Amino acid sequence: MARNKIALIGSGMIGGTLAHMIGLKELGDVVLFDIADGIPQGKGLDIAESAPVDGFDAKYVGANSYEAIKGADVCIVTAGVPRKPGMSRDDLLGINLKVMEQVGAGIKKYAPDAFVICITNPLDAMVWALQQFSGLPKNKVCGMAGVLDSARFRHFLAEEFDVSVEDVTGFVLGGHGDTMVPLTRYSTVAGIPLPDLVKMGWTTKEKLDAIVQRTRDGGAEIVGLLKTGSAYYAPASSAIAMAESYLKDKKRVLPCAAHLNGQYGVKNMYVGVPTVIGAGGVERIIEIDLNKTEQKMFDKSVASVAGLCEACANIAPNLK
Ligand code: A3D
Repeated sequence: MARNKIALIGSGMIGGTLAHMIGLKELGDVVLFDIADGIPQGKGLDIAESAPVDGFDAKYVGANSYEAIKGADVCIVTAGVPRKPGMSRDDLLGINLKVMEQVGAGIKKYAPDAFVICITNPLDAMVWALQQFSGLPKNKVCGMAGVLDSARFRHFLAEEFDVSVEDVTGFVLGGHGDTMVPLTRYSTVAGIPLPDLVKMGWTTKEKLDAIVQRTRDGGAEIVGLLKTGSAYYAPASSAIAMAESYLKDKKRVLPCAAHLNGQYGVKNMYVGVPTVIGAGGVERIIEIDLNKTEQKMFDKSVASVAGLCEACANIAPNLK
């Protein structure tokens, strides 16, 4: 059986990290694509030269032409610009929307059967636009944010409780922005919901609230420290988990920005919800009951995504 072909559209900080991880995990051959000449070629060669040391087999191709992504099984999109300190994700909209138009056309022409994972910000609006620009089925185009947001939540919780990250689950809904909704009652340590852990004296409500807020601000915290760009290790790991679940038909239950058509009362928008990812792409959207407070937070998050989609449609009127 031939190896999978994974196309990385954008070979910057996340793209390069993805390329390295794909090799280390032997998920397939890699095409690094970028508009910058030399960067995808250089990163590809550098990683290929690490393969004899680490003992993996994968072909690396660096390219500046979309033809190179022909027949890709998975496309992971990071093309565009990241945030700098003081910028919100939404400030990137105008520039990155134009990039999505080019990327969508490239995927439509050369990789129409791929599973597409978008990472470019502002995430929920960019994946919504990318699906339309590419014309791919809605269940084959999704956005990575929920795995990262819940990983941040899990990391902070594991630190607070001094337990293994493996035993902490975290549940984050909504758009990838300041309005995201970390759900404490669906987040657990070895199955014990967080509100029970407060009752058991493991932590306090105040500490939990602070962790929720730190999760919401998780991206900005890294931008503030790096000063030159945004997070890339954890975003890359998160997208790899999604790609692996698709390629191996693992049917993992992962939160991602998925196209909603009535679920959670939302129509024709991409918003972060729990999904099942398998060989069929986003195979199922899991609808959970929300209490009044959670629903209110979710609605606020959806409204903020809707505003961004509207801003996109004002720039590119063919989007609807
Ligand atoms: P960076 O290292 O700047 O890489 C972006 C790459 O895109 C650069 O190499 C550019 O040359 C390339 N590029 C720009 N325009 C085009 C184009 N038209 N076609 C092809 N390539 C192009 O950024 P990064 O890798 O750190 O981040 C990439 C994106 O991911 C940014 O939009 C970030 O905001 C976003 N991001 C999202 C998350 C989420 O959780 C959703 C997390 C972190 C970063």
